[in-house]
Amino acid sequence: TDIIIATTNKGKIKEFKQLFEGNERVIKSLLDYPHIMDIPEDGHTFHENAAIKAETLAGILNCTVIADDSGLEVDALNGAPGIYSARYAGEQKNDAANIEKLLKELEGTPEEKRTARFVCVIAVAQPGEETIYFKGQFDGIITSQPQGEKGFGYDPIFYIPELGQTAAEISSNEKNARSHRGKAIQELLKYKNLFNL
Ligand code: ITT
Repeated sequence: TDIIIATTNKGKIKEFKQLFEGNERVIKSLLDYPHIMDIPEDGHTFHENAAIKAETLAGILNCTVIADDSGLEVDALNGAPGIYSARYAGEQKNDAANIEKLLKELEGTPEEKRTARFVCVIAVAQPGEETIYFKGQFDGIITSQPQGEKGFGYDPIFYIPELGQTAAEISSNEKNARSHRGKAIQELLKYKNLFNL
């Protein structure tokens, strides 16, 4: 059987495929189920939103489903954009507009106060079972200008001090080895036999 991820985000799908590499199973996403409508994310936490996505799709397909709810918490903005990261600049998801808005909000904020972290909560929902969660975090600094073309979302303004590069300048292997999503999936893989993944 396939591994099903309740997401339409192509950046996430690419990283999930890389992180599950070596696994024989086919990775499917909501892009493979175009007849299923957008799942409303009206929770108040990463955990709630991850559960809504995973449990809704698990209910529709009657099988095990994984979901990822993630976002960027900026300390100088009291944790914003947080769970609202995908639509920070407006109803329509737009990475470039989100970056522009965030840089504007941080204008005049000195480097030492531009600390931030990516957070990823993965929910695994199985019909008739309690949903299980895995979490990962990734610390960095918000740059004053975008740098790099790789990755997705806020990667071009997320500077990793140990590497001296943004998350959009490093290879996907380097990102997966330390990212919020990479850490959450490493945890998940330790327990994969529990939910026959
Ligand atoms: P799905 O709900 O379909 O999975 P989404 O993009 O709406 O897709 P989220 O609600 O979890 O997913 O929002 C996550 C947002 O946080 C994402 O759109 C990016 O803006 C940001 N984000 C999360 N992980 C990121 C990463 O690894 N690099 C850069 N930005 C990231």
